[in-house]
Amino acid sequence: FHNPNCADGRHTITHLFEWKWSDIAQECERFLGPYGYCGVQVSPPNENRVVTSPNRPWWERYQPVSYKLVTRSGNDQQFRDMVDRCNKQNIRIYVDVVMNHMTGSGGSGQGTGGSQWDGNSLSFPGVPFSSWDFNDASTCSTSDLNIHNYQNVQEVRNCRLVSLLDLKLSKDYVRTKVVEYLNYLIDIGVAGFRFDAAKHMWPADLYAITGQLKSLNTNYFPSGSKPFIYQEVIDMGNEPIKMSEYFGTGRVTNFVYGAKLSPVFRNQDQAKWLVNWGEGWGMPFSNDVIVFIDNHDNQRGHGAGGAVLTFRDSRRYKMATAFMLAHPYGFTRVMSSYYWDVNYVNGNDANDWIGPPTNGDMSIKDVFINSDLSCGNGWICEHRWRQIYNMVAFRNVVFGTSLVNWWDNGNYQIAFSRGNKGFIVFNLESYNLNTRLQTGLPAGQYCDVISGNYENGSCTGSSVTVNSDGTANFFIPTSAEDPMIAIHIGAKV
Ligand code: ARE
Ligand code: CA
Repeated sequence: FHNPNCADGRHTITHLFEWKWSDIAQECERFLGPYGYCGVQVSPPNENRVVTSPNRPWWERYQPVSYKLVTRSGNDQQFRDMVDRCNKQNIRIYVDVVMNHMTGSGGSGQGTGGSQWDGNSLSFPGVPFSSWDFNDASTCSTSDLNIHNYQNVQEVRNCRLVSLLDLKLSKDYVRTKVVEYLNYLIDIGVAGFRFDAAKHMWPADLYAITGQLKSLNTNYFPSGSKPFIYQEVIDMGNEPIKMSEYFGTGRVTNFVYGAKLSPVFRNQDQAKWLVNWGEGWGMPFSNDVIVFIDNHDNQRGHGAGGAVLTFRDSRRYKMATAFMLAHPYGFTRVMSSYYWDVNYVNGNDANDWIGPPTNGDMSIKDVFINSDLSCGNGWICEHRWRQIYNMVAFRNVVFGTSLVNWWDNGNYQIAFSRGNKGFIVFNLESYNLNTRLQTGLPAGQYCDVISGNYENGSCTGSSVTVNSDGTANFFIPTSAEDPMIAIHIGAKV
């Protein structure tokens, strides 16, 4: 379950948060395939509660009503079309799976696919689940059945996360329904899963569930391939539940990564300490994690991970992302957001619920593509920023090489090579960088893929000359639009 199942030479996924299936299908064909991405994390595809107060928040999709594939992103047929078209472009689809719970308690209505649900009687006929299928006072010991104390493992796993009705995954019937859903997705051709709220599920239950998963669809994958699984476990080191409990069923989301890298690129922690970034900072083994700067929760103050960098602080965000993509540690995920107006009230964003850009009838807006490759209609599309997509390509080129030729100025200027294939240098100082550095690269002229693209054998941005001894002169003014330079052997003039 640790292998992402990427097509050859591809090593990064992007989370196209709240995108429609029809837009993702097009994005695979027009951008993700050609620009070297491995795949897409999609928002939960299964039927969810329709929340109208507030009006259609993004988080309604984390309140399942059934496992039918009908949401604001599209229906079953549109989902299948996306998976097929993306796989044909060598782009994989990873599904966000919400199986810890159903809707919040209380209320009733119809889901996005028309199924009835009742959060008072715990009835979800669209699956079907009934009150017997949920944890209750016999398994959860808090008086309101909600989680209050993250130091109590039993409570975290058997009680309700923010009042979400907690499924009894110890029960065979419940497991069977979840396994049916996952195998249904596998048969369609997905490459893997994000397990939402994995901290709130027992590792033994996940072990039993994943043990019943089929191999991937052989129309797209080698026979016997297992789905890639990455589990959402927020482990900042201060709770009894640890990431390591979940390595048996796949990788985990490493929230320490963005939390500790963000302050460095905010000049709050010297960049020179990144010399042993990764396991050296007490993080799990590279092959056990998926890494990212921000995610859909902590970019708006949900979840955890501290004050992470986001698209709103774009200059620093691009640098942190470039560092992530240049560094060998972890399997990398690039966040792709939509815009919303923040409104801080007592330190919290009162608009943290706002859903994706919508039309008048609250359907999700199409993603509009501008001539400069950027997006319109409220979609931020960080994955289409030049400094980011060129570093996705950098990672593909240098993959498998080790980090060598580390250099720092003792403070906020750093540089390193990836084998003899790539080199990157950052200037986070308030003064210019003007230095000769060992790049480890063969002599020649290279495009700086940060300031421009490599197109038809030449550079649209600046270029760097590597001498026969592997050294090159670097000049990065502190006022540079992006105070970093990256070169690699795939962009040699
Ligand atoms: C919404 C409303 C709630 C309401 C509930 C039920 O906001 O007020 O009670 O509905 O009606 C998302 C949103 C939630 C939303 C939920 C369902 O973030 O606000 O609730 O959808 O619509 C913990 C979990 C972690 C979880 C984060 C958010 O451990 O798994 O909280 N992250 C995932 C997803 C979220 C999603 C869910 C889980 C639920 O990524 O997008 O919620 O499916 C410490 C702990 C962390 C803990 C953190 C925050 O740091 O270490 O483990 O994270 O606090 O409590
Ligand atoms: Ca649970």
